Formats: sequence, C-alpha cells, structure tokens
Amino acid sequence: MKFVDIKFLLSVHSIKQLPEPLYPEIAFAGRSNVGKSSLMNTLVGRKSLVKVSGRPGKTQGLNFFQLGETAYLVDLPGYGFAKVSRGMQDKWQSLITSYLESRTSLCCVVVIMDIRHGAKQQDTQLISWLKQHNINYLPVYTKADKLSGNQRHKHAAALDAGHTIKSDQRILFSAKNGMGKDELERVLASFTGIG
Ligand SMILES: Nc1nc2c(ncn2[C@@H]2O[C@H](COP(=O)(O)OP(=O)(O)O)[C@@H](O)[C@H]2O)c(=O)[nH]1
Ligand SMILES: [Mg+2]
Repeated sequence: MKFVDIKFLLSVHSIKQLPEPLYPEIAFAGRSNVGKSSLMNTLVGRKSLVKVSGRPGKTQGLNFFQLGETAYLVDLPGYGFAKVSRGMQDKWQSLITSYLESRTSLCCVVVIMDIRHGAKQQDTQLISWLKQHNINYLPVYTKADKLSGNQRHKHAAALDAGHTIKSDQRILFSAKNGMGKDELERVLASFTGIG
C-alpha cells in the first residue's frame, strides 16, 4: 500500500460527526509534540498536509484524511498537555474513548512515543486500555535520528520493557531521515488488509 493520493476530509468534534465507516481506518495517537504530525506527513510523502506545530496542545478534533479509495487516516488530538484545562482534557478523552470503542472500521492505532524518553504513564495507560479492548495497536518510537546507534537500541529496549512490547512488534522511526517508513507502510498495509 502506498500512502499517496491523500486529502483532508473533515475534523470531528463530536461522535455524531463521524463519517460513514466506508474504509479501513488507521488512527494515530501520542503525547503532544511527540512528532505525530511529522510522522503522518512522512508517511504520505507530504511536507505539511498535517500541521506541524511549534505550539502543542491546541484544541483540535479528530482529523480525518482520506487515502484514495482505500483507507481513512485519523489524527487523534495529542494528549498530556498541562495548559489545557482538566474539563477540556476530559472532553477530549471521552470523545476519543467513544470513538475507539465504537468504530467498527478501525484496524489499528499507531501509538507514537519519543525514543529519547522513558515509558510515560499516559502511553502505558493507552496501550493497556487498547489491549483490554482488543484493539490492534502498533508502537512506533520516533525521533530515532536524535540518538546514535548504541543509545537508540538502549532506549528502545527500555521502552519495550516499560510497556511490555516485544522488539519485533514495534518500529523505530524518524521523520527527519525516513528511518522506518517502509516498514511502517508494510505493517499498516497488513493491518488494513489492503495489499
Ligand atoms: N529530529 C526530529 N525531529 C522531529 C521528528 N518528528 C518531529 N520532530 C520535531 O518535533 C516537533 C513536534 O513535531 P510535530 O509533528 O508537530 O508533533 P505533534 O505535536 O505530535 O504533531 C517539531 O519541531 C518537529 O520538527 C523526528 O523524527 N526527528
Ligand atoms: Mg500534531
């Protein structure tokens, strides 16, 4: 599956606005500023289809992108930004939770983590929640270009241990030099069942 022919479809702020589940769907999740937009742009080979932000945590909905006639890609709001009020965080969380629980066409949630940081509680929580709900997920450790080979493997192993992830189940990625892009394409294609 090649991630070309991509266009923005709509931004969803309430569950009623969800588009018909016409295509297999891949959702992208991660803490604010982790590099989620950059990863999506790299995947689709566009510089700025998904806005790369210097100012994380801006209120946003679930952003749907349509990949030709084959799939929807969904940019979930970044989590864990302290400047957003608790009430707002709860509202986001309930929208995301009901989306993830109810979306029949959802094939996979890509959980993006910064390879430089240790296991973060919010990521651990999301991963165990996805496991409990039998939702496929794919851990991706991004910004891998920021560490040298040795450090990269050390950090990756620490994240694996922290989240109970097997090393062959996750992908090391860099939006800067394209590391892991082909592998990500391949794994996502297998999740969607599209060749
Ligand atoms: N070196 C490096 N920087 C990255 C990478 N991915 C994202 N960034 C930078 O990290 C910051 C946040 O990226 P963004 O994609 O907006 O994160 P988001 O908030 O998760 O969508 C930006 O300054 C990006 O240029 C990467 O793979 N390598
Ligand atoms: Mg973003």
